Amino acid sequence: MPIVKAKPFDFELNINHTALICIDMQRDFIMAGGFADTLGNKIANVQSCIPVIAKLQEAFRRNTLPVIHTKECHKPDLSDLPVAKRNRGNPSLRIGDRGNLGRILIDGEAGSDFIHENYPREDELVISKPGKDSFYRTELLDYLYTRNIGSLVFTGVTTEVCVQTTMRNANDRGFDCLLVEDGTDSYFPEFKEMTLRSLTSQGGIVGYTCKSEDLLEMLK
Ligand code: TIU
Repeated sequence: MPIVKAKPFDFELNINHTALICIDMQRDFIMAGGFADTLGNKIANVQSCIPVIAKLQEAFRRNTLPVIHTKECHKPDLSDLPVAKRNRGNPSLRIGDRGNLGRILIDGEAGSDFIHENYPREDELVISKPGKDSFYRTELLDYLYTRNIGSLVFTGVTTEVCVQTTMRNANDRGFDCLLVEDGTDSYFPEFKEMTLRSLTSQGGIVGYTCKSEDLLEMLK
């Protein structure tokens, strides 16, 4: 089995049972004028993972391995949006309001769609999720079980919110989890750093992290 240089230990890449998961590479989280930007988040800090994710997507596709995309969004009638989530922080613009890129974080609106650099191919699974956890009220677990996938390679934004939440939940469901260090970003670099450290602490309590170049080496 190919071995990827990783922390806290090298990672055995069970290549035919591995999927890439790209978390929430959506305009509202990444682009100028999107929801995150209007809330005052530093979107400049979440740009560097974009070309890394594009390279990983290309490598997984070349090896005919699954690429999964998630997007955090809600139904137009807001029936899956908890009142607490809508109101938290008392923002000037809330989920469901009309922003620069259509209604904020509503499925089907321009802002909730993916950035073009990391856009899903037509045959790839797209998970629309109402929470931070990609397993919560989604078809993800069924998809992974049906395809006998046991390992997940994590990328996306933001490291300490949807990426970490999903990785912890995947770990509890028995998946081997590898987070690509340069394939994930946060508005807060110090949170990213601490998240990488905490996930791999205590002998890989949640999983592994690696550099994209060390993974790409194994995906020729
Ligand atoms: N995708 C994701 O992480 N959703 C967030 O709301 N992240 C923030 O960091 N706000």
